[in-house]
Amino acid sequence: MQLKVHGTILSPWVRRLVLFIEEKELPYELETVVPLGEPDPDFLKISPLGKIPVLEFNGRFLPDSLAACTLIESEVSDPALFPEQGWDHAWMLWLCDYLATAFFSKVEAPLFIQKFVNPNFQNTEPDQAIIDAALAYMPQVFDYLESLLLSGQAFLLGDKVSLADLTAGSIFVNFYHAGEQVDAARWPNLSDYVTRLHARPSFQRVLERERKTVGALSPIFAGSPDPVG
Ligand SMILES: N[C@@H](CCC(=O)N[C@@H](CS)C(=O)NCC(=O)O)C(=O)O
Repeated sequence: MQLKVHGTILSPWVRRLVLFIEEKELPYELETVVPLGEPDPDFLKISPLGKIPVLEFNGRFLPDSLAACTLIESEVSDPALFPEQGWDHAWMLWLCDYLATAFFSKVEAPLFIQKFVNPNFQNTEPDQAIIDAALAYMPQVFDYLESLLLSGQAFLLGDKVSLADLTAGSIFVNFYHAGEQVDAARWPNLSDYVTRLHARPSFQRVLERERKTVGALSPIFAGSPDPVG
């Protein structure tokens, strides 16, 4: 099985696909595509929406991370990152949708673009009104995630890591790149959960790759040695 991921690891959706592959311990390549400006017509042929990631799988192209993870899960079931069909499976899909709609779209992406992408790569000042709107929405998302973790479970679906956790943890990486933190006094279970996720070997390997890409531009790596390679 040949896997190539087209995109940049700084996208939460590329990262969750890469994390998924890392958790399965499968070999893969990463082909850098950064979707800034007008999309390349050749890229549109493999990703009609111009979005990343695209999974190249044995010479075919799948332009969506959930579809790509679903395919990989059906090819390599061990370790399982999707629950068996039924309530848990459906609940995981809901959680992935919630994280995309509420956490990514309304909170993390506006903060990441305004506070990380614009100043570092677009030479533009952050728009404070957009930042304020994202921060005003954030507590309801964190309250909801905290409520899901209240029973002391390690992961969103219980004691086993799933795609929902890789999705949440991936979005939190960008949230941290934007210089934000989870207030551990207000959301203690969520704060522990994110720390636990980011300590996983899959996240550590991906974060090391990111350190080499963005180095001290990110508060996550500020103070760490200059990137190499
Ligand atoms: N549902 C898609 C979302 C992918 C997505 O929104 N990617 C963003 C980067 S984080 C993108 O490519 N944006 C470029 C654009 O919309 O033109 C997936 O999970 O693969």
